[in-house]
Parts: sequence; C-alpha cells; structure tokens
Amino acid sequence: MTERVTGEVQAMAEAIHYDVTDGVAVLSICHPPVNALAWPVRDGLLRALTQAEVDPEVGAILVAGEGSTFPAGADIAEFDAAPKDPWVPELCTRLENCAKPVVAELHGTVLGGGFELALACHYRVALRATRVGLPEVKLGLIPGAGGTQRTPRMVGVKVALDMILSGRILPIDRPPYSTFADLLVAAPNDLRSAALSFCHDVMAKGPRPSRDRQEGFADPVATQTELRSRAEEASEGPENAPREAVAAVEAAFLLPFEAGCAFEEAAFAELVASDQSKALRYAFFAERRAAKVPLTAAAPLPRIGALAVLGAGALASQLVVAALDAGLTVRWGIADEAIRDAARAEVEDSLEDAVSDGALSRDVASASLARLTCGATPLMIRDADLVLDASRGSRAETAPDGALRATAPGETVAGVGLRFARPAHLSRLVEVLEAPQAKADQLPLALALVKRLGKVPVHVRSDGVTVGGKMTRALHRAADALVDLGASPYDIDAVLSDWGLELPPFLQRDATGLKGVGTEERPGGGRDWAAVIAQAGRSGRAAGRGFYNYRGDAGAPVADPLVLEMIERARGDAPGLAKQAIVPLMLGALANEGVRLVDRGIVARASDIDVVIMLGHQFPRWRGGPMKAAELHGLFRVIRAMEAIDHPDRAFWAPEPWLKAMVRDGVGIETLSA
Ligand code: 3H9
Repeated sequence: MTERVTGEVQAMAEAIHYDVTDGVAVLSICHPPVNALAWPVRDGLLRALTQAEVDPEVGAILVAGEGSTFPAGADIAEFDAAPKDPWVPELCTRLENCAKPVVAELHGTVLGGGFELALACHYRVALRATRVGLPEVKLGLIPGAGGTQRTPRMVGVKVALDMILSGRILPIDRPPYSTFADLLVAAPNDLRSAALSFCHDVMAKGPRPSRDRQEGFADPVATQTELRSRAEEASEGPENAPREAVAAVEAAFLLPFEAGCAFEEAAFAELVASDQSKALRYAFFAERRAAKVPLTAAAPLPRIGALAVLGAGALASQLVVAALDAGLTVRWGIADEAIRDAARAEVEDSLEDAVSDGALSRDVASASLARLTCGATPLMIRDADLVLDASRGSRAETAPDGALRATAPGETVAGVGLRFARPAHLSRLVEVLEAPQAKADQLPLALALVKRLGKVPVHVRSDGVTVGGKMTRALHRAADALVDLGASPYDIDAVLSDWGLELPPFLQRDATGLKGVGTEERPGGGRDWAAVIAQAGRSGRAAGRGFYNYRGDAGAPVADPLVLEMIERARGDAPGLAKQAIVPLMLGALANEGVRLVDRGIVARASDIDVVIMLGHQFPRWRGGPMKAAELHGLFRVIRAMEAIDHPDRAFWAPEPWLKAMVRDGVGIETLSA
C-alpha cells in the first residue's frame, strides 16, 4: 500500500516541492530554467532536509530536479554579491552528514554546483542520457562546493583534472564517468520508480559519504606524477583558475577532507573576486543576451527542418557541414554536376576524417550523410524551409526572393545577410546584418537558423558594416597612431601580446596582407603605416616580409631593423610614448569605437560588441572583450590616457561623452545600450 504525505515547508514553497512516498522524502527542486542553486533553492533544500531528517516516517531522502534538469550549477548571477547562507558547500556538507541515506536522481545537464550536490548525496541514480561536468574553469573559477575534493577521491586525479580543466560536459553512461552513478536508467518514464526502489534498497545500508572513498588514490605514485605534470602545464597559461584547480586537487590528495575543502573554499573566494572571473561570467551572460533580439513580429521563431544551401565554395561546404552537425536536412544546390560530385565527396571525406579522429561515431556520420542531398539548384530550393545563398561573388541567379545571404567581407546586402566567422562549421559567431530594405520575415528566419545551428547571433543594423570590421579598423588606426607618437610596432605587439591578444595588430596585418595602394596619410590625421610598409615592397607574411621579416627559420616573425629605420625616416621627431600607455590607449580607442556603434544604433548593446570580438576575433575571453576590458582596466584611467596624448586624429581620440558619463555616474559597460 502506498502511503502518501504531501506538505510544503513555508519558505521553500516555490523552489522545493516536498513529498513523502512510501517512506521516501522526495525533495524536488523547481527553479526554472535550469534549477540553478539560487538562495531560495538552497534555503528550501536545507529546510526540507531538516524536515525529512526528523520525520519518523522517512527512511531515505531523494533529491531531484523538476523540468529539464537536475541543477546545472550555482546561480552565476549571485557571484557578484557576498554569498548568502546557506551557501552551496554548507548545503553539501549537510546532505552528506545526514543520518538517513540521501539519493540524487539525475537527469539533464548536471553541472558545477549541481554535480557537487549530487556527489555530496550518498548515492546517485541517473538517466542514461544525463550529462555531467565541472565547467567552473570556463567562468574563471574552480568547483567550490567540494568538487575538487570528492571527484578525485572517486575517479582519481587524472579524470578529475580532465573534467575540471576542460570544463567539458560528459556522458554519465560512459566509463569512467559511469563511476559516478550507482544505477543507470534507460527510459525517462522509469527514472522515478527506479530511484524510489533504489531508495528502499539503501534504507538498510545507510549513508555512504563520498568523502570517505579512496579508490581514486589507489596508486599514489601515479597520482603524484600526474599532479606534477598538470601543475607545470597549468603554470604556462595566463589564466589563474587552472593553476588553482590543480593545487586544490593536490590538496585533496595530501590533506584531510576538511582541510582540502578549506583550501578549495579560499581559492574559490579569491577567484570569484578576480577580474578574470568577472570577465568570463560577463561573457557567459553577454552571449545569451546577444541572442535575444527583440522582434517587431510577436510570432515565435520559425522552425527550420530542411535548409537549402547554394554555392560550391569553401564557405558553402562549411555551412553544409555545420547544418548537418546541427541535425538539419540539407539540400545543396550546385549548378555544375562535376563540381557537385566533388563537393559532396569533400563533405564525405571530412565526415570520414571526423570518424577516424574519434570526434564522430560512424552512426552519426552515416545519419548526417543520409540527410544530405545534392542537386540542381531549382530542385534543391523547392522543398526547403529556408534558402541560404553562399555562392561566391554575386548573388546566385536562382536564389529566390527573401533568401538569406551568407556574405563575404566587403559585401553589402539588400535584405538580411549572415556573416559567419570562419571557419563557419567551427566558429560560433554569426553577425546578422539587417539592411533597411529587409523584409519583415527575414530577421526571424535568420535568427532561427543561427540558433538552430547552435551558434550565437549578433544583430547588426547595417547593409554591410560589420562590428568585427569596424573594431579591427579602429585597432589598426589606434596602433598606427601609437607609432606616430613614437612607439615601435614591435613594442606595441609585445605589450599587447603579453596583455593577452593572441594576434596583436602588426602581426595581424602581416597575416592578412598589407596594401600598398592609397595614401599613406589617414583622413583624420596621422599615418597608415601598413601603406608605408607595403609601398616599400613588403606586402605581408605571404610575401615573406611586412612589418616583420619571415624569411628566417621556419618562417617565424622577426623584428626588422630596416622597418624601424623606414618608420623613423618617415616619422621624423615624435613625442615618445611610455609602454604603460599602450594598453589603456588601445582599450580607449576600442571602447570609443564601440560607443559609436551603439550610439548609431548599429548594435543594441556594448556587450554585443564584446561577443563579436571574443567569438570571432580571438580576443581573450578572460579579458571579457574590448568594452568590458576597458571597464575592468578602469574607464577613468583609459579616458585620462586618451586625453594625455597629442595626436592629430583628434576626433578619433576624443573620449566619447558616453564613456565620460559612465565614469561620472559610476555605472558599468552593461548599461550602455541603444
Ligand atoms: C558553480 O556551480 C560554482 C560551484 O562550483 C560552487 C559554488 C560555491 N546560473 O544556456 P542556456 C540561465 S558555477 C544562472 O540558454 P541551454 C541562462 O543565463 C556554475 N543562470 O540554455 C539562460 O537564462 P536566460 C557552473 C543560468 O539549454 C537560461 O538559464 N555551471 C545558469 O542552451 C538558459 O540557459 C555552469 O557553468 C547558472 N548556472 O544550456 C553551467 N545556467 O533564459 C552554465 C544557465 O535568462 N550553464 N542559466 O537567458 C550552461 O552551461 C547552460 O546554460 C546549460 C543549458 C548547458 C545548463
């Protein structure tokens, strides 16, 4: 007979549902969309746990998540304030110390603090499709609720560090991650009954805290070797979280559990207050904000099942691969039959390579190919929900009215154009250009497609201007001005590379090629140094010489005294520039340009600019994009640096009023929106 007692503890009414079934207290977390462990959840869970502990009818406790997932982590939005009790580690300790067995019922994406909560429970019953992970490092953090201590105890230092340092989301039904589950359940409909029956089985066994487990440390010599090599690797990068993660896992190996947790807690507290973590948390929300484009039509985004791609070039084939990866049916329109066959063969080869590399299973690759049809364009267009024209050069003649255009650099659009960052199948960024003449249904279609491809759309109101193009030109203009003021291109590149730019401006220009045509004078004042260098017959990396010389060993870039001589001759006397001024000036120039883009309504928010530059232009994510980086550097310092220089391009360097207002009002870059 089933005895059913239902009740709700007052303060947890909304976030936790409490239900006793056959002697098992079920604590269901209800905090959409991802059941993040926000304060109402933590407070409610603790109260529900206390109630279940004292209830004589309850023999075991089941913690579950309602809706799409068990908690996907702590609430990232809460990290800007001091933690409010009960904090996640305390909750985990209370769960683990419970005298009655506590079982976690897992489904969805069990991440970060959610995964740590699950590890603090005594047992775990999981749906096979559950995915787990410790993605804190992507937010500049380490797991802060015992994850660095319990994980290695269960699966060893190597697997734990793989999880913590990569932040990857992993399948719980595959070894070694299956170690985390005591029972795997195939069908969603069977999960609850299996979990309840598991609870009855363990009532007699009692709690089994994972802090007591030691199987992960069974081989101390291998553990020590692994820790040493990971510490070395982590010390090489610019980010702090990986170093702290290795140290915390080492603490798990060397220290008693409580001391290890104290180490973890202190490291987490330091990281959460760091600029790196602030920038990475900002990046997390900025990407999601960018994807929210207010539409004039209230209708939901259209569903796209079949996509026609037109064109036979590299972009078209990358888009075909991206669409297949996303599970779309693809109809590839190429007029010429021979080219069509070769293009299909190329996609087949790339899928085959992915299978050989282990990146794709044979089944998935075969299913992808089965969804691909190649044929004459009119035929391919006929049954498609949407047409994406990626033909090279001008628009495909056969592209129907209203087709979306995958644009190339410099191309203008009359409707909506999608500027995919390259390579389009790997990159996550798409600038969605909306020209004034765009039809009403084109923007929703474009957004639906980009989201369906699993990419981040950034809405840009323009018929050709891209955020990436504008900001890159501003960076080059600023870098040239710094040379005008007396800095050498090599010093500028070295300072910016130390600061975190993977491809600093002069190396970047060499890589794309220098153009010798046009004037050496910039319209606003100052020189275009790329033009000066190119006119001396040095057209960039491909030619072996540009700002740098590439003709030595292995084509590595080498500073060239001839270039410095050339610059000094052309420049004459310069006021000179301290190296410390390079970063604030570069950030000032970029922030100024970003403000102009928002001011002109080209993008809706400053954070959209950061998303473009982080996802599409190799800007270090742990700096948060140029706008956030300027804020973190200190807008006041940045403005002062701009005002301190005397450069003829005054309009470019004059701090935008909006920047000054932000300093005056003490507000952040997030407030900057059109
Ligand atoms: C942590 O746990 C620290 C602990 O070790 C220790 C503490 C002491 N918080 O991505 P989506 C929101 S650190 C707050 O579009 P999907 C998100 O902003 C955390 N909000 O959906 C969005 O809101 P909106 C470790 C969160 O299906 C909505 O949920 N965990 C959080 O494509 C939907 O998100 C992580 O880092 C959160 N933790 O992907 C996991 N998560 O609708 C981060 C999501 O207003 N999350 N939101 O725009 C993810 O990776 C993905 O969101 C997930 C779902 C895979 C879960």
